Amino acid sequence: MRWKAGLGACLIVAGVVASGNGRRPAAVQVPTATAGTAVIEGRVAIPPRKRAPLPHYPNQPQQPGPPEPPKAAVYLEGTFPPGPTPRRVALGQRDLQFNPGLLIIQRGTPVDFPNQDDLYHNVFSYSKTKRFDLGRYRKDEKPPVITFDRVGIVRLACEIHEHMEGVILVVDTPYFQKTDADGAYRLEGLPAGRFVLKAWVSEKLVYERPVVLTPGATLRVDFPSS
Ligand SMILES: [Cu+2]
Repeated sequence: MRWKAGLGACLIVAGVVASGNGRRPAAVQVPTATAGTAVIEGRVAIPPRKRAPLPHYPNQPQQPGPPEPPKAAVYLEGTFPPGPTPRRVALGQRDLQFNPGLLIIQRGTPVDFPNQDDLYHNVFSYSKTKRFDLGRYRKDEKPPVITFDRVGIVRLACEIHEHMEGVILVVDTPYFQKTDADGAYRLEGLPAGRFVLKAWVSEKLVYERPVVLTPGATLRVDFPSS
């Protein structure tokens, strides 16, 4: 095992696992956390993604715009004291795309699915993490709010527009962030302790690395490690 010191913090660089096959990482001792001042920042390599050309839908007032560029989601796993109920967030449909196309939320978060287009959408998911079907609705209609109470991946689709793809990543931590299109991220206000930092790129590519956080220190963590 190799140790790399930086700004007073230590980062365990062994044990990086690109999972996707369901294997669990080696057990990491995780003490109960306290609210803190640690920071982790870095970059996740986001592979280019091939997408089918956007279709043209006849007899519609709008045609699809470009989807959100591929991004990753970074989150810190560990044992945290119970926090407040997560606030409601929105995942809209705009220009015939899910907006955003990737949403990361804490378990227990209620999500709105507002239709921001001037045509019908029909959002649904057959995912094991959450199965639902909002039916057809327009901009001026309010579909039910869905609360995601299980951790995992929720693949979103629209029954009317087959090109529409969305993902909700439900995590069991209050510390998470979606990267920008360049893969950059910065998690702030992190507690001190030993945790596992994960970077979700796709269902087939999830990086993880044990990290040790100390108060006021900033860790640099890139995936994959350079
Ligand atoms: Cu649609």
